[in-house]
Amino acid sequence: MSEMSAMNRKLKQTVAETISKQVEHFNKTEIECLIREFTVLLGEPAAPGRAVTGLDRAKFRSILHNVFGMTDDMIMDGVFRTFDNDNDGFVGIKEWIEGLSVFLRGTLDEKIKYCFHVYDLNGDNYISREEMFHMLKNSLIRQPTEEDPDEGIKDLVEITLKKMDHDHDGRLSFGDFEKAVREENLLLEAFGTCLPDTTSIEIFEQRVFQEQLEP
Ligand SMILES: [Ca+2]
Ligand SMILES: [Ca+2]
Repeated sequence: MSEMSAMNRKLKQTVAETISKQVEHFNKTEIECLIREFTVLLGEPAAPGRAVTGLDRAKFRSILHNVFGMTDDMIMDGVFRTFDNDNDGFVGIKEWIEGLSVFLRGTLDEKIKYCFHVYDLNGDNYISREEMFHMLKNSLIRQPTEEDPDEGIKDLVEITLKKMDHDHDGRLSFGDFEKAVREENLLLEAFGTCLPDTTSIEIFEQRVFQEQLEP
């Protein structure tokens, strides 16, 4: 048992060492803590001896909801898709840490890339009118008295396009999005909250990074 945990510890240190050379914003100790948190979140494998690849969509979404207070299904799916860099349906250990480095501590540049990816629902490198419509409709609280709420959202899409679509082709390229957000930082999360607020970041980091003090 103790031999086993010594081996796990060694393995964890090796993995942390490797990842810390490739990922921004976390030091090696923090990465070890994030690996431990990942292992806890992963839980026991369904069949003994069978390796678990990573966090599946349901598990990952419940973390976004319970730890970071997210509620929007479409956005949470987008965040999952963005973390799942190799698109295998699981957030693996490296994807977890890479994703969190932007999610928790990203620079504006990194966050622009991240948010654009979340909002590009079909992954064709453009945010289309339809995608904007779906996300805005999903994130806005509907007024029950309003006769045709879709009309209001369509107007909002047109206003947003006018503001952000610099090359006037009726959709947002990464260049459009980047330029607009640089001019007006509030547009970063224009189509729905996909980054955690500072309070939940603090709580998460305190909990996860303080565990290292325990024996
Ligand atoms: Ca993956
Ligand atoms: Ca798209």
